[in-house]
Amino acid sequence: MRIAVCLTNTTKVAPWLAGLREALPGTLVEEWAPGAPQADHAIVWAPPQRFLDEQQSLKGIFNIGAGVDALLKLKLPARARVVRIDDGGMASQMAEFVCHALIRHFRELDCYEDDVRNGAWSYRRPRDRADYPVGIMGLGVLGERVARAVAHFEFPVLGWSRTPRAVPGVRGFAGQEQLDEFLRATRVLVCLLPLTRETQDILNARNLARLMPGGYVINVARGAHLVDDDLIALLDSGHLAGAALDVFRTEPLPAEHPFWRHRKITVTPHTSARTLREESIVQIAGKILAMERGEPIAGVVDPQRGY
Ligand code: NDP
Ligand code: OXD
Repeated sequence: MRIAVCLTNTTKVAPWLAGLREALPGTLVEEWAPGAPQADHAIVWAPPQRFLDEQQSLKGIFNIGAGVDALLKLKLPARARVVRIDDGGMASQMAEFVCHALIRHFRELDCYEDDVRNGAWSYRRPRDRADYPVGIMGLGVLGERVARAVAHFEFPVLGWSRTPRAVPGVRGFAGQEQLDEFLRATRVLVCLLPLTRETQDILNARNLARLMPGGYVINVARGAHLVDDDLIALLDSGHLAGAALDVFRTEPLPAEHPFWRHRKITVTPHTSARTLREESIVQIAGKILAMERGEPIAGVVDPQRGY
């Protein structure tokens, strides 16, 4: 069996090659270069179209992240199945990140930080969790884990998915027909949707205006879910209290982008949940072997659905 590794951007390739070789003894694991022989499976991050055009024999294309929006924009080899990482250590990181953003806002820790910086010893009236229902868009691998973590802190938790999902402690909503009801009952909105035709621009003026007054937006999914100007207008009008943004339409976020300097926006550099190499290698190697044995595997993407 031959495995082609094609990781672009900043991902370091050598440790992936070493880890995969160790996890799949007897398998040829090579970094792809143009003109390389046909491989059976590929491990990819942001591969060039040329790689996919050349590698027409691929059975499995294993994306080293959870989101496959960029990959699905490319023309894929006809018989290849696209497989995403399921959790791979990202779900608990995402739960930490969202709970941190939520609690920082709820406990007004950002305001205390400002006061302390100015030498002020201040107190604020404690808030009631019941007034801060947290609505999670996307109740998949990451959304469900985040919902459980938020529920642990005794916030009311709501979840919105494409099909109905029963998660203990979470008030579930599904489909377009229940979106408005979900938004109206939400004060802190967490976006953990995949980026698809249906979900692009979903954090727009119409939908964000439906959040409870003083709403707070945590976008940890993809930048193209959010209409940047609509968010800024609703923050400036006072309808929204703030936003924690980890993902952006253009990454790195351009220096001139207003998000950097908006006092109600906290920016982080797409770091809410990082792919953990060792865990991902074990997961991918296990799935490759299962696929070769003809067994079903988790995380196979439906290209029509887009996730
Ligand atoms: P999953 O595919 O496991 O879950 C997706 C969830 O979104 C499902 O509950 C699904 O509904 C729901 N959904 C999809 N389309 C719609 C729709 N049109 N309307 C309502 N609900 C919808 O994804 P993950 O939880 O693993 O990851 C989510 C996203 O998080 C990734 O696609 C990626 O873009 C992003 N991400 C960001 C990271 C970061 O560092 N910032 C790190 C990792 C991922 P249903 O349950 O009915 O299928
Ligand atoms: C992912 C990501 O999709 O890192 O895994 O954003």
